[in-house]
Amino acid sequence: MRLRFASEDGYHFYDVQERRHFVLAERGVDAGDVPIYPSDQPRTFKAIEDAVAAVGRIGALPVLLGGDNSITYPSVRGLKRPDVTVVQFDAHLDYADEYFTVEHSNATPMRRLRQSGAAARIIHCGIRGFDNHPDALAATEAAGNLVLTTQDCRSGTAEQALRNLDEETPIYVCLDIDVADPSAAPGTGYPEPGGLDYDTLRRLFAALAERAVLVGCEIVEVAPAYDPSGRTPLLAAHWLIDLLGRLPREI
Ligand SMILES: [Mn+2]
Repeated sequence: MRLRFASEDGYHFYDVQERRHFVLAERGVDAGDVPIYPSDQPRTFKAIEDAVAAVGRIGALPVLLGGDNSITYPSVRGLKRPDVTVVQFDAHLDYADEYFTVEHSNATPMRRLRQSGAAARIIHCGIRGFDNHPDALAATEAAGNLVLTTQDCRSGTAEQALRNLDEETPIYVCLDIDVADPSAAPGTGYPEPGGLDYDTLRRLFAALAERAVLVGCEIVEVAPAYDPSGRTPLLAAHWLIDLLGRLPREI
């Protein structure tokens, strides 16, 4: 995701606006790619789950880059933290019961996580557009999950909700790059007009940092091939640095 652009110049993610360093690059290790087995989703999911579990076993924080949003199901399972709250930044709920008869697609992971008991709660943040089915909305609200729309993120309602989390709530952050406005992140599969900008998410991360403890995170749905300008992975990398630099971690 071109994170190296910022780690080779000696600045170590120094934020001039806040006058502090965010992430010290030398503390991160690239664990390499998880193998993908074409047409064999169960085997691929097992590989993702095992990889996340292996990172947890050595006491490190799993950070996953890329893949479509279907990876959230095996990655959160790999945490082995049924008490975890998944904070999802996304234009879409991803709470469909099935998607064109498919049980595990990028439209279903949040539902599978709750149904299987692999996550305690979902906070959907940045939801908008015409691609969210009313049945999925009703199902997630009935399950006790929280839906915060793009308007809620702009008005301050979402910030307040995140500040009201219980003290030390363990969270896994799933950041689908389509939460951003397509003008800032055109390189994604399901762009939705009317999305959020860089600073709005930074404020939401700051609100989260007051109560939550990060146990893992991922950025998904970045498709650089759709964006020759490169601004989509650039935005993803900046949000990742911000997230890792702000949130307290358990490990
Ligand atoms: Mn999405």
